Amino acid sequence: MAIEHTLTSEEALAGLDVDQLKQLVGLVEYDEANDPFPVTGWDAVVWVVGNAAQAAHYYQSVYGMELVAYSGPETGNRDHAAYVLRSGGVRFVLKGAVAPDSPLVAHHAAHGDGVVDIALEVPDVDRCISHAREQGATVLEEPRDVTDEHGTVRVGAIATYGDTRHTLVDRSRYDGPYLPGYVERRSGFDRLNHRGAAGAPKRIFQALDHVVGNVELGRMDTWVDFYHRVMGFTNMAEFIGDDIATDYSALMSKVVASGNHRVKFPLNEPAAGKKKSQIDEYLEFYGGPGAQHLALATNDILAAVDVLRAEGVEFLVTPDSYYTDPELRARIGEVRVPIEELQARGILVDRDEDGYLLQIFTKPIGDRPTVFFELIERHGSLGFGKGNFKALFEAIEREQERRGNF
Ligand code: TYF
Ligand code: FE
Repeated sequence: MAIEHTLTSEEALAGLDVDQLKQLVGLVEYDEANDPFPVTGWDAVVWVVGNAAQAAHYYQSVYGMELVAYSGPETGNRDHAAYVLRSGGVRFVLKGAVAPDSPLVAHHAAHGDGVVDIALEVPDVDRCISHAREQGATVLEEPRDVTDEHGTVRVGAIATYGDTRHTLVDRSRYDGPYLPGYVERRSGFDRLNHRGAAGAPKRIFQALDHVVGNVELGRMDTWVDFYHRVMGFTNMAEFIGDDIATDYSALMSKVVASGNHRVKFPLNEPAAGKKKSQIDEYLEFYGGPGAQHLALATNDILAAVDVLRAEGVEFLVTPDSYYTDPELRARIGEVRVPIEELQARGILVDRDEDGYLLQIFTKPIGDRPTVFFELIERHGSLGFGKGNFKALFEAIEREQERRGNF
């Protein structure tokens, strides 16, 4: 039995419809009734950063996100400041310690800027938590109601890899800007006006496509199994096995997805290659497992790259040989723009039986060589750019060498 897809509250607010989302991130029909852990979609990506005030400015001025809510000393939260930003259906929450004894201080000391919570919107928090508990998951927060004048949100949380968690959120009875404890807050400057002359697109990205987790050597299958058993996720076809790993990627990877494919989690572990694995570099500098990259879905990757580059965002470099390789040209065929347009921007292209995708990767976004972003524009392909792994991993290794980690 096929079911109708439901939008998350953030997506509904952004005015996205299901057809747009299908195009942006690729969805499948499935039977929610048989799902032990139904997930509507992403709720928020929660970051701990060293300076939330400045990070919030960065994501507004550079990535074109919109400030919508705030919590901090002025609202009675003496522990930390938190800024809620959105772009299309994507919500980021940036938290930085205010109190010297805030628990966020230790998190930041251990990991640097990073993702602490990949929160998911679910129709039934209690059902998810009780299923997770039966399957042996660590329940970090029992289901509870949090209430203010905007209504009630039900939340609970389970642990995943490293110090990362999944908070499960039912906001069907809530119409506030984010959660109780937050107040509505808008940008203090006019970003669109500031960039109007460059013809900036209104939104650089519209949806979150996938979030990748890096886990320790030998633990990839443990975490794949965790997402199967605890969260009812299923395997997607794409994987990087031993064969690719030893040739150049130095990582193994499998992808799990929620029943409707709204939430996709590739999971990487290091593998022995010619050089030090990029996953080992991450684990060393993050201080353990964590979220490695977030893929932001856009309907115009060319405009997105132009704006971001103009704002100073650095991308991994793709050599010209990638675009002149006759084998690649033959495999790729026709895409929506001449290949030269992609080449001028370093955008990668991959094709499979369902269609093609365009993608590009930033360099790590903070001081540590850990978290980075991917921009992805899908045209039918449900993959992750397997055909680009060689070019991509060579580019990552060039950067690793510049950092002295090889
Ligand atoms: O999410 C993915 O699987 C692709 C490919 O370190 C990838 O974006 C895999 C590992 C990695 C960078 C990109
Ligand atoms: Fe990716």
